[in-house]
Amino acid sequence: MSGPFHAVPVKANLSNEEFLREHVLQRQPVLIKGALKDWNALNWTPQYLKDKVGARPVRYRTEGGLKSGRFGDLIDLIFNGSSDAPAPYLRNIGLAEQLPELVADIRPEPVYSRNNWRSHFLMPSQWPPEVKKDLYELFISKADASFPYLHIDYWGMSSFLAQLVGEKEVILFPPDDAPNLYQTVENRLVSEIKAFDDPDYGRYPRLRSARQHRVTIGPGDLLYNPAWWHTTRTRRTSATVIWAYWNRHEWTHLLEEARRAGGIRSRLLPPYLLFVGACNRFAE
Ligand SMILES: O=C(O)CCC(=O)C(=O)O
Repeated sequence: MSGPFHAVPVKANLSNEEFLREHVLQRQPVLIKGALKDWNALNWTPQYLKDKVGARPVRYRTEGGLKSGRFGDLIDLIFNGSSDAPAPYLRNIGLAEQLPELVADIRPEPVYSRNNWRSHFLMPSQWPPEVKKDLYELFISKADASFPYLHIDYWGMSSFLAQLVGEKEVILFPPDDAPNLYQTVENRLVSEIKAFDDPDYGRYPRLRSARQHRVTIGPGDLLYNPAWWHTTRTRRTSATVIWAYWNRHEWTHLLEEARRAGGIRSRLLPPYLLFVGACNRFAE
């Protein structure tokens, strides 16, 4: 990068009103301290996870397709393997479906995410589960592992990242930096650029103009990402739970992305937008 990274605001005792006004409406990320203080998941250890759900088979996403394994064996490879031994990056493990015994550990739902329209009655039934389902996904990764690419989530979704164990650095860019981030031809929500510590400016000169933000999240931190470009580096072996977030303030944005992705027929769009307009008019 040519200059220092931009900081993501860090707030404690954030009111839901300020969260909506300053972050959801302004589409600005925020790291909320203490939002998960009642979660038993902050007590997770490798042994606790093995005792509770070690025998369960799990499926996780990789660049080579879905893989599976016994959860306890995967935990051992990640937490107890030697530092140079390869370990899987466990991505997108749906907790309710695959490790239901852990769901009670991620309660109560933080106030910031309660007004979440993922399960709104206007969500068309044919839309994919990633967009509308009550999906809480677990990510477990070893120190020094990197998420494989910079991206915006499926259909441009906003999300919450709840950090439970270890530390992760999150690299973010605002959505309107897309022209500086070299979107891939196959998927405009994914960037070609892989290296951000020592970027190839010869190949990606416009990256110099992009506003790179960095923030490190640790146990108990809740990061709100308002559909910004993002990727992560695991600094200390880590467990994170991630879920998507929509509400009336983001509805128009969802519809635009859904239409672009072919998930909504255009003749349906005007009534939806009218509805959104009405809701926003009476919103707080
Ligand atoms: O926590 C991580 O490893 C990154 C996950 C991520 O970027 C995503 O699910 O969109």
